[in-house]
Amino acid sequence: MKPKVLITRRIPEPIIDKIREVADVFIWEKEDIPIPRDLLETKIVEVEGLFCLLTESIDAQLLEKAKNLKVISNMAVGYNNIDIETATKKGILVTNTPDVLTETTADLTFALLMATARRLVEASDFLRAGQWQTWSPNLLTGQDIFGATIGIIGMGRIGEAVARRTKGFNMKLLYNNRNRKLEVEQELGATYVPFEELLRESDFILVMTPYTTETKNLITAEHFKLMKKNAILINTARGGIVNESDLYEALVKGEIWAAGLDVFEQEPISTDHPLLTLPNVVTLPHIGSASIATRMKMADLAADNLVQAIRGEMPLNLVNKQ
Ligand code: 8YV
Repeated sequence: MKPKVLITRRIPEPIIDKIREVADVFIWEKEDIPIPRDLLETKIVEVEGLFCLLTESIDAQLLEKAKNLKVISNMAVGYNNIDIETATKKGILVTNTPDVLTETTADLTFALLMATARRLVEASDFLRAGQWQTWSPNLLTGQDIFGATIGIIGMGRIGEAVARRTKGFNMKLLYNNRNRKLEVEQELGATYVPFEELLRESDFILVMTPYTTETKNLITAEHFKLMKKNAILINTARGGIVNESDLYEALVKGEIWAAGLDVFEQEPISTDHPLLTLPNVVTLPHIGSASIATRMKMADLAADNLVQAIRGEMPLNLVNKQ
């Protein structure tokens, strides 16, 4: 008898076939509806492998029921949806999908930066609403990108890929990270600065750090007060790193100029969320890695990690090596 695997969302058939070679697969077929929690709780009891997304909370309560589980393969680079400590204690391998989404997410980050600085969404809405009467000197004026100072918080793989893009825009590059990255300083001319100095000096502040207990609420009211009045905050990492109500206040008071957000404390964000009332906020539905090719690579890599673990091999992208 083959081991059982649960896949929590529809993924391309050839990728499911890869998993079928080593396991009997149960798949939650809906593409746009997450697997109901009660079904997840029922299925987790019997499976040895779980292929999941960020939408599933793999918490201690669920892991308690996972008597046969050997591997959790998350189709994402982030894994803040999984209780790693409990999984590790129970000897469950956890894997993620790094590298394959780095450039795509950096592209989206830069696109969001540009859209926010040059008010692209507002401008498009303005035109479609028939409000374009004439060319006017102050119509939809934004902030310059070329030559501006950019501060990257979190110089990991994606942070570095964004940093490389700033070179084409002749930007002054500051960064803050747990440890200094000398190769990034040498190759890209990045300057390591303390956190508060980055907030004070940057025209663009990019949140690119993983979401952990240390980075939860990293940016709050006191930090917005340090930023320039023309500063633009971009977050394509995780919503919980920035305090959303403090961000709202800072935008309303004019402490910062605008924000571009791909991620939120609560996803999907509710349509009556106060941030959605502000014209100087560009919001996206967590699409950092959403290119056709990259999503295929992520699913494929997540399947490879799962299959390796089921076969008793060491998966390529093991997160909890301890
Ligand atoms: C994914 C992400 O789009 O990989 C991550 O950590 O946030 C995004 O790439 C999404 O979360 C897929 O589950």
